[in-house]
This record gives sequence, structure tokens and C-alpha cells, in this order.
Amino acid sequence: MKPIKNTLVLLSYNEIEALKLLHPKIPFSAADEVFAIDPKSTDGTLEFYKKKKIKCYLQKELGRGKAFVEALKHAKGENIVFFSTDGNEDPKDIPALFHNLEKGYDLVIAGRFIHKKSKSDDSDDPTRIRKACNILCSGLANVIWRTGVYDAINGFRGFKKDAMIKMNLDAPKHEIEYQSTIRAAKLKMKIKEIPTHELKRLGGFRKQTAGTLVLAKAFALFFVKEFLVGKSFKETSK
Ligand SMILES: Nc1nc2c(ncn2[C@@H]2O[C@H](COP(=O)(O)OP(=O)(O)O)[C@@H](O)[C@H]2O)c(=O)[nH]1
Ligand SMILES: [Mg+2]
Repeated sequence: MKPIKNTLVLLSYNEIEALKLLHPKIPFSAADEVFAIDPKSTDGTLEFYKKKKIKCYLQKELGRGKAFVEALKHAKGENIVFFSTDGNEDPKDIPALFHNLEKGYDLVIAGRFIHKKSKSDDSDDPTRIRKACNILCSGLANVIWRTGVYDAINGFRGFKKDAMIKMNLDAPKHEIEYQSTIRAAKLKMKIKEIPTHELKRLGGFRKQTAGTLVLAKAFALFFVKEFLVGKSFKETSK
């Protein structure tokens, strides 16, 4: 039997509309192991996974951060790529994320900003305030921790499993991605950003329903907390 090297994690919360359209486009052959993490969707997502014989682990608590931590418990591969099934992420980028992890990077981020070939989906952000906040947060993390990336926040990313364990991530919600970029930099890990085109959501609705200002405040508070934590998170690492 082929050893499990690459694990693909599908993240969903009531995404049946997008999942049905995305499924034929996902390059499953790039992974040796595929499973989903889901906080008990009620729209047919779980039944779809069953029909397609995709193993699904149910989260006990809601939140993307909780989903990342749950995935880490189950992943057998040394390389883990997270793919959100709402249509925003281009499945064509999955092999490139695995490829860069295989090359030895600890964290590989699909970046939506600044790079010539990058593009963000701003269809629900007409004033571009959310985009500006994302770029600002990414810039601040770069100035303080030298992350070296333009997009510190996008959830479309891959980790070396060992690196993810060392990061000892504990942000419960959407701050998890920002936390992982910051902690990778604090630990002087090898980070790579590859350009991506963020696509439009395919049906369903955003789960992150808070307004831009509420989110900006949450990220600002998180930023201060991560600043105060410094490198002390390492002490509790397994
Ligand atoms: N497993 C899991 N997925 C989630 C959770 N919350 C959101 N997602 C998924 O994460 C992706 C992005 O979420 P969304 O709220 O749409 O955020 P946005 O893309 O930043 O607008 C979607 O595929 C959601 O279904 C959660 O608690 N658990
Ligand atoms: Mg989305």
C-alpha cells in the first residue's frame, strides 16, 4: 500500500450547493488521504460526503479554528492542505500547495494580494474596506514578525504536520489563519506564498457574518494578544 504523505482536508459548514459543483474539479489524485471536517451541517452536506465515500469527522464545537485543530488530530500525512468548500478557493491550486510542502516549506499560503498573478474576490466588499484591513493586518504582521507574505490571512494554505504541531494553535474562529502565519514566523519556519485567484462564492452564505468593523476589532484584539503571548506558546507544545 502507498504510504500516506499528503492529506487533503475539506472544510464545510452547510456548503452543499458549492460542494456539488466543486467536487468534480477537486484534484483528489494529489492527495493520499482525504477527509472532511464539519460542525454538523444540516443542508445535505454530510449526506453528500457519505454518497461520495469521503470520510467526515464531526466537530464538537463550531469555528474554523476548532476545525483546524480537529483536522490535525486525524491527519496521517506529513503534508496537510486545507480547502474550504464554498467556491472561493480554486481547486487547481491544491497540487501547487502540496508541491511546495514536498519541497520543504513549513507553511504555504495561497496569496490574494499584491503579487502580479494574485486576485481577491471583492464582490461583497464594494468599498474595499475589508480588503484594505486584510492587507493592513498582513503588513503589520510582516513588520513585527517578518512573515514575508502579503496575505497572512487567507485560509487556503498547507502545513507540514510537524510545523503545525509546533505552532500550538488555539484561535477558535477565523483568526486561526492569521495566528498560524504569525507563529510560523515567530518560530522562523520556512514560509512560501503562491499567487491565487480568489473566486466567487458558489451559493450558500458566508458564515463569518459580522460586519467589517466588528471583524477589524476582533483582529486588532487578537493582534495584541499574539504580541503579548510572544513565544511562550512554545512551552506547552507537544
Ligand atoms: N469545518 C468548518 N468549516 C467552517 C466553519 N465555519 C466556516 N467554515 C467554512 O469555512 C469556509 C469559509 O467560511 P466563510 O464564513 O464563508 O468565510 P469567508 O470565506 O471568509 O467569507 C467555508 O467553506 C465555510 O463552510 C466551521 O466552524 N467549521
Ligand atoms: Mg469564503
